[in-house]
Amino acid sequence: MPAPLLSAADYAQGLAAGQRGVLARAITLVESTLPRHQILAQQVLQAVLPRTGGAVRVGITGVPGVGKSTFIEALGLHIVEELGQKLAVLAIDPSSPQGGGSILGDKTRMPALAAHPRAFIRPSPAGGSLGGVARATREALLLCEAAGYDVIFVETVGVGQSEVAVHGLVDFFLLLLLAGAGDELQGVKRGIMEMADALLITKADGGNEAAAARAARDYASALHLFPPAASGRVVPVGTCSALTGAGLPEAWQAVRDYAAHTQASGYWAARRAQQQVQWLDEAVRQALEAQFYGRAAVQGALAATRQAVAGGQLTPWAAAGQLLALG
Ligand SMILES: Nc1nc2c(ncn2[C@@H]2O[C@H](COP(=O)(O)OP(=O)(O)O)[C@@H](O)[C@H]2O)c(=O)[nH]1
Ligand SMILES: [Mg+2]
Repeated sequence: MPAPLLSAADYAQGLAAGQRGVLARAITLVESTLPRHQILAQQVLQAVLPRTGGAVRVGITGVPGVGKSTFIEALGLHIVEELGQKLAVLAIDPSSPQGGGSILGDKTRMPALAAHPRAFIRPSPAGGSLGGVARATREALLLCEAAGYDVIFVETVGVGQSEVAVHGLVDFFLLLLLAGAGDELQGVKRGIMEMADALLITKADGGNEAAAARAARDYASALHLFPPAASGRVVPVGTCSALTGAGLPEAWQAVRDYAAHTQASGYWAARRAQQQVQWLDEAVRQALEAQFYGRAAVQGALAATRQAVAGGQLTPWAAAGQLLALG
């Protein structure tokens, strides 16, 4: 039995008090696709809006196996224990199966962080389109901020479009890479490299240190061929080991330096403002789509129209026009 719904004011109050149980329930609410849940979710988000925006939002991407979860556990412990800050970890994994997703398995890979009172780990919402998952993750991020989390990590599965979605959610986008694995093997497309605010070669330990340092130099010189980052910042390239802890404080310092410089230059706020507008566009697109496919007349005609398009009797554009004309 799911826990009963609270009133919008009670969610807001529980979040303001930093109650983890209320945060978890509020995230479940924003993930729900039921219209009455969505209405309540928007009331909660609106109520807590003034308390949001205070966290440093960091996206972490890289191919499966590069070491994202292990890195998050190690860097996360540095943040919660040594720096004394509150950390939330969210994930974008549109392919995740019903009932969990990879980060749930990751919870067992982040045992110390999962058990830490200043850390909050939440699996990706199960199933659903990338657009839907990204929206739920963005709203979860705002709820975590309302609950007083200082740092938010958003982990991607590192395949396909999810990096682009995460980039639209965060202040800082960190790309993790393996030494000597080859860009193609790692699915590192030029576009992903260009979005990165820092590159970090993982697993620089156990005799792999020199190869990692070499890879870092190679990537640094490859980055010179790219146009300068929109932030105006040089994209740092470093190495790290989640096992030994080497390079982790430096990696976090790079994020803090970036925050300090771009907050002073105005780029930080400009990037967030641009993201907000993108989310407006996305919300309109999703709402129009839901409205369109929700119409009884469209539902009635859809199968036959699809068949006519598949069979070549009707062009897709003519078919779309016909469906849109159905009131
Ligand atoms: N030697 C070494 N192994 C690591 C390091 N970080 C992760 N691994 C290993 O790499 C594998 C994949 O790590 P994981 O964090 O699950 O990668 P993810 O799929 O990107 O989340 C696991 O077997 C880890 O133990 C590291 O810093 N050094
Ligand atoms: Mg992982």
